[in-house]
Amino acid sequence: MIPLRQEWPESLARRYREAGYWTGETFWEFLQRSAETWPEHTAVTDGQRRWSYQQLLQHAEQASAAFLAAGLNPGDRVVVQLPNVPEFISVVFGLFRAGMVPVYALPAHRMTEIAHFVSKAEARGYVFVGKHDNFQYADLAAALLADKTSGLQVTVDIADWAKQGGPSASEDLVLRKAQPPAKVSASDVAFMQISGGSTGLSKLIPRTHDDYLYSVRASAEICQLNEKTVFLAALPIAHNFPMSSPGFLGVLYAGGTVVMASAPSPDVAFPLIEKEQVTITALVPPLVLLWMKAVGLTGNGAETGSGAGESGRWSKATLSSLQMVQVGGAKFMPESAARVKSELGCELQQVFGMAEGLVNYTRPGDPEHLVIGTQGRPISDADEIRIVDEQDQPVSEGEVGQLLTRGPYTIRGYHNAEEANQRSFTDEGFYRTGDLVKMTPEGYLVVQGRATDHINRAGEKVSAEEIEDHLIAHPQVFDVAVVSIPDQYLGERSCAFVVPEGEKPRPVALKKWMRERHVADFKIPDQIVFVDSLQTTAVGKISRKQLRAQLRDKHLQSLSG
Ligand code: OOB
Repeated sequence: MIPLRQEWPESLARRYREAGYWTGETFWEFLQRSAETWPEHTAVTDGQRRWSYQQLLQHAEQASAAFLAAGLNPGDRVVVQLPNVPEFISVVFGLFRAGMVPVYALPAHRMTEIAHFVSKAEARGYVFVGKHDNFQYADLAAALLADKTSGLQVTVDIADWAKQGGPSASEDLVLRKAQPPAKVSASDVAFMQISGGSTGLSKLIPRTHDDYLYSVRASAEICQLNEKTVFLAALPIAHNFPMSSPGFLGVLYAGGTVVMASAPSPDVAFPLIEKEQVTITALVPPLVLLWMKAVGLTGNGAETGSGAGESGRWSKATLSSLQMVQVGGAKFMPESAARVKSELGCELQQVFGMAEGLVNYTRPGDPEHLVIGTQGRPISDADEIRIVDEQDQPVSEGEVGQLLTRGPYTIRGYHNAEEANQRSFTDEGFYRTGDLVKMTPEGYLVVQGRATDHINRAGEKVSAEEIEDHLIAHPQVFDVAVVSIPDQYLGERSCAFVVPEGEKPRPVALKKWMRERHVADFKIPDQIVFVDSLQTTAVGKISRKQLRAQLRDKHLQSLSG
């Protein structure tokens, strides 16, 4: 297969190279360097198994051999759907070594989404773990393979590796292991991530070795990671935030240790924090609230020492190794942000990023008003920020407008998505983030809302249109509009306004309908409201966007009234 490219104009590419942002290093070389520098250090653990950097490198080499032996070829796209396990890292670096291109799916994705990623990416492979969290990924893999139109040819179940004591059991693998790493260029696309999607189905975000590794190195430096860093991967690891902001990749760059948590709940995360003496983690706002609640239950220091009390409550002492909690993915309200330091006993860092590129951080040591009241400033001096009105004209200083950005690690286009690219990028190559922001005099961004219609449900983005498309297919749905409603726990929840066709369906039946269409659980509407018509005013034809806004306002008014 021909390598995928992202096209920066040559003048910008030259500037990024000359400034030392793009170094020409590939992912495989990146891991090799860390393994040479810290061979004996623990690179990754799940609290039970522990791999040193040297061992991680070996596991990745074996994985690479296993993929070749399974019939995958350099250049192939491979959808990777794994939970937070050490093998996630050996799998993706194994793919990088073999010159294959991972396409990162979340564990919550189901057949509909995975089939879409396979088709969009023209993927030949799918890597999964047999069963996890009560879901049989093996069934999904079998169904994908059975569909001859999907183009998928190879599935790899890493649960089989565990049974054989690793993927290197056969002689064939041992032979292939001796193969040198595939020749790839740092300007090639290394992997693809999934966009949250503001319209319709998710788009694929191609990232190059050069651009992504720049963001990883710079993030590790901003967050002051070093060999002593112990990072808890609590959010799904395929997400850009725990992957690279600075995430597990930043930790591997700095020689620290990644601790894989199977879930972010206090019951799972807190014992791991205490056992592994975790120093930093990345969370979405609802989780921080949950963690604060969990330690708050016992009162300050009421329960000293460690572990869960009889009642399953926690004390702040359990988290005493934690130096920094990063919060991002959705707006963290200043009132909550102000409580973090005293309630969790660690510093707060706000992170406002996107899988398409741009990431903003508040910096360690920043004055409190910036840490609490802003979402940080860009990683790089080369990140270009424009805040514009509806006509793409710059707003006055300090005013709210739409955020456009371009820079050394922000994509120039989605994969194979001509139409979306027309909409999402300006002629000058700026990405239209869809976020409404303002800039403080210090140059920090404050997120004020967004211009696009998606629901940011506890950090998971779902397009209103995508949910509507599933619901409208139901025989008892005449029309539907999906909107986001502020939610105390999730930040936002999805609410579907449904105009029934004939007999009103039961809400549970509509939710079941969604489930049977094999989509991620987080896309199932949280709330369903039946209405006679979607039009709330008598004015003529209006856009879906206006319609959703009117429905949301009317609904919120009825709640408060
Ligand atoms: C992160 O990435 P995505 O691709 O899941 O979502 C990006 C969108 C942003 O455009 C914005 O709408 C929202 O998520 N967002 C925030 C935010 N961080 C992200 N909105 C308000 N405040 C924040 N702090 O979510 C992501 C990627 C890398 C690092 C952190 C988050």
